[in-house]
Amino acid sequence: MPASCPAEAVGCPHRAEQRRDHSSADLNRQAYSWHTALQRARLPRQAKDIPRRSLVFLEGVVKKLRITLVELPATVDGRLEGRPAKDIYSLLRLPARGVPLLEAICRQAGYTDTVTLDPQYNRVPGRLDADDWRRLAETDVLGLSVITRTANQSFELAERVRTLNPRVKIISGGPHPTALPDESLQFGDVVVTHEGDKTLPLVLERLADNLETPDFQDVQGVCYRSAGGEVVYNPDRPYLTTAELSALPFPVYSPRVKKGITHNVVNTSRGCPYECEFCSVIENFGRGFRFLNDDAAVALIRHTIAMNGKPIFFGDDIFAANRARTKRVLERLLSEGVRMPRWFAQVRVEVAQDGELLRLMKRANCATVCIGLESVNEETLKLYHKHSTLEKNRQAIAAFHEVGIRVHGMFVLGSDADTPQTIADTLQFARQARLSTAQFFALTALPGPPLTRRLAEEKRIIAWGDWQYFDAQHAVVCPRRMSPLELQEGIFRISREFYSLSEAFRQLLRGSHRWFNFAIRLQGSFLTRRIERDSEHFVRALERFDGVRAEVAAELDRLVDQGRAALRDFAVGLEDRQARARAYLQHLSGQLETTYARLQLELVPYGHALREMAGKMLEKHVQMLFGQVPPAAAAR
Ligand code: B12
Ligand code: SF4
Repeated sequence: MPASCPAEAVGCPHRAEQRRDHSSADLNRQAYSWHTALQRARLPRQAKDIPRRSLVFLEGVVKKLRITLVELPATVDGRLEGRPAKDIYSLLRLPARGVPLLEAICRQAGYTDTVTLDPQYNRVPGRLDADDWRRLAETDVLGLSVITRTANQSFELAERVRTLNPRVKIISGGPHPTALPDESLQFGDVVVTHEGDKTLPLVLERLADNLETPDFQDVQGVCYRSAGGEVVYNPDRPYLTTAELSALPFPVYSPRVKKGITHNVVNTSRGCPYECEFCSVIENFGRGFRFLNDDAAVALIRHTIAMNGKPIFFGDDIFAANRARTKRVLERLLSEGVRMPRWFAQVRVEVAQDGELLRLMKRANCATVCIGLESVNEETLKLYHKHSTLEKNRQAIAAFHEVGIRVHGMFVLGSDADTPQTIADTLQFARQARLSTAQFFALTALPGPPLTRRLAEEKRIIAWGDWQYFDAQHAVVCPRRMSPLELQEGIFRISREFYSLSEAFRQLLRGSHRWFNFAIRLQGSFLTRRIERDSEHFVRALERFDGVRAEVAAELDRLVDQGRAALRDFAVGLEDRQARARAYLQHLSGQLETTYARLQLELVPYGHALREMAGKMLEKHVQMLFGQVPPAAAAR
């Protein structure tokens, strides 16, 4: 309940005793209608265009939205109240990603009743508590920050809040809603695409104007439903410039979060000039590399250190994409006597060619760099557009080790060129290169990037919509040269071996950072087992999927052989071939239907994906046999 009626500043007509009985939601609703009436009565038609700040006498009214921001943690089954899912980062306790900054932006825009719920730091970690639900029941606006892995529980939360609080407006943002706005609009009212820093205050302004039927027509960077129920995709908003990024406020954290986290997260740049095929950064933040200017970066780092002095994880995609700037910032921190806590950053291997930068990073207390090494298979590095080689990767790791910085290596397994041998080679490489820690990701079709469009076209994505598995730890894509089950088991096997107890003790016998490497292997060993246990259900699904896939593949081979034999009998012109191809495809599809029925495909996990995959392969075979199959045939 707000302390006073929000409409008081403009002479709210409600009597004091009535006011005490109002829920804050009612008060806000009355405030809007009062404000709208005032606007209609006193302001020119273009009042909408007058900057809000100049409407000083209305300030107390228009800013009284009750805003609640949430980024949910990942759960094993993608349910709101499911068991917390684990990954290597579970060894750390980190704050939420984008919402602390959005909260600061809302507050700066005058929405002082903005709160971020961070269930990770509740008494039961990961669960919304009674206070959170009370807040959600009364909130005017719910802002959900969503990555793919947390999409399903975010949608569940949206539905539950809507039932509890039917007048709430639900805004979602983040990489997942940006890539699939239609899906998010099934559960919410507005999707803010790409960067939300400038768009969110504008959306709030429209909601403050009229919570029931806001007008988003001219707001760039949003998708919403029109009165007729159509999805409207407004044009994108240009990305923030370096100057605009530098002017953003510092993120806001509650005392509970500040105390609970083990590491602070600091972002000093956005966007990436590279183009790795699987990565969704470009879809979300674009290819233009933009960064906080030196003053702003130093101020943010100083502010963060002053907050709690804890180690810093730089969330920048490529911390040293602009080396000169990184050097300037680090040198300034050192020359100003800032006592940097231990810090971690994501870098590309190219950085290692600059010995001066490496030494500077070490002097500034850099403990670990996270490097997307991606693969030990040269062909895969090319397929991913990584612009690196195995040798370059090796040299980079050695260069970091030489100055005393640990390396966390990240690999993405399951490309079209990878085989089970690649998985084994990856473990060998990680051991030989003496990586302190490593992540062995499964190639994942995150919504958005070019890779996903290609795999979708090739019908090779198998768990679309089961978003909890899109965490890069589960094989949700059918690799070309091994089965998804082989990929999944291979990844689990090498993670288990890399983080084994024997490996932990071996670390004690060699090299630098031996106690750290020992301890992390030990923790990793428990963690990998837990992740495997949590994935049992998915692995069983893959086993069943793989078994049936083999049967469907055998049936396909048989049908294609039949086709080949039939083709020998044809001595016909192209026209006729196409007609025959169409007829033949239909015939084979019919036979496949019988196979599907026999195998009871509708009961097989991801049977629908299997069906699409087989259909696609059949088309390809028939194309090869008969030449170009016209679209009519392909469409069936
Ligand atoms: C740092 C980082 C991490 C850190 C997170 C640290 C932390 N807690 O802050 C760590 C290393 C732990 C991590 C882990 C993972 N990450 Co990560 N991570 C990033 C990275 C590099 C930066 C994120 C960030 O802080 N951005 C800055 C903030 C301000 O941006 P933002 O959250 O996107 O918010 C902006 C907009 O999206 C929008 N917005 C966001 N939410 C909302 C909500 C509302 C209401 C509105 C209006 C707007 C809005 O406005 C914000 C301001 O402009 C991004 C890549 C990137 N550049 O985004 C990947 C990224 C987010 N991660 C990704 C992935 C896949 C993962 C993992 C699943 C796998 C992994 N890498 O291990 C895990 C999952 C962890 C989990 N939560 O379960 C993907 C997500 C893609 C997707 N579609 O899901 C990304 C995009 C990278 C990629 N390669 O594609 N990650
Ligand atoms: S993986 Fe890293 S280098 Fe590649 S596009 Fe994504 S952010 Fe850029």
